[in-house]
Amino acid sequence: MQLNVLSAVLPLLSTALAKTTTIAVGKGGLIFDPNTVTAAKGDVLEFHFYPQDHNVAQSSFDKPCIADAAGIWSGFMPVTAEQGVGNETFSVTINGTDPLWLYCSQGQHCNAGMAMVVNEPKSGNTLKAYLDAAKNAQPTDPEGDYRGGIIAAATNSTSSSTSASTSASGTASGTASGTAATQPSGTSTAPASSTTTGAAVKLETAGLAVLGLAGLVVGGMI
Ligand SMILES: *[C@@H]1O[C@H](CO)[C@@H](O)[C@H](O)[C@H]1NC(C)=O
Ligand SMILES: *[C@@H]1O[C@H](CO)[C@@H](O)[C@H](O)[C@H]1NC(C)=O
Ligand SMILES: *[C@@H]1O[C@H](CO)[C@@H](O)[C@H](O)[C@H]1NC(C)=O
Ligand SMILES: [Cu+2]
Repeated sequence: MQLNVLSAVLPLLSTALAKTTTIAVGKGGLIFDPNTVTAAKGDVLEFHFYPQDHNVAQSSFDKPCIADAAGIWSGFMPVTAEQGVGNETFSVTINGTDPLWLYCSQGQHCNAGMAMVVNEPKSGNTLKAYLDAAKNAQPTDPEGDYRGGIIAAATNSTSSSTSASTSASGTASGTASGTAATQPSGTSTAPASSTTTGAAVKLETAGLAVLGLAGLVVGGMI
């Protein structure tokens, strides 16, 4: 009985703690905003596209602006000035903590600094080092259709929907019980501050509520 409750709660817990970071592509210049993001396994990057025609492609650190053959690729996302923002988003789930280097393959955008990193190293392979090397690169477009992410309809206004369900199911069993038992109430919200959307913050709040519930359940069992 109690085990059944626990197995019902833990997947919820994992879902609720996944963080969605909204990234503006080409809003107000040849930039990703933010251009450095910290994300954990299961977190989601949700790209929103602005005029006129940008994209998200993946390179290695060593070859800035050069497409990885099997890397993340949104495809080109043309948006008119009249539209203001694209009607489709591209969402990528993060699977680990290795740095992930992303750029826009359009024209000379990458040379101009249109690149970003997920989980930037503190020294050595920094975003600054990447951008410096990118200035003299010869950008390439990835081949083929979009891959490594999901294209979805953009929701209008600030209350964007979250895609927290994407990665939750598989990850709960192994680690969540330890997390629930040891995580004090205050700590899990800390990384959320500047990069998450309002919806994601709400999600984290929901996560805390579920965390408390899970704590009660776990506590009750011992
Ligand atoms: C959002 O709504 C505004 C006003 O209705 C509209 O002008 C704009 O094109 C819409 N944006 C998207 C992405 O649908
Ligand atoms: C994580 O794995 C999923 C499923 O294979 C894939 O679609 C996604 O692109 C991967 N994320 C990264 C950052 O490579
Ligand atoms: C976005 O707009 C394009 C061009 O008008 C259209 O083909 C596409 O179906 C739209 N996508 C969504 C999700 O509405
Ligand atoms: Cu671009």
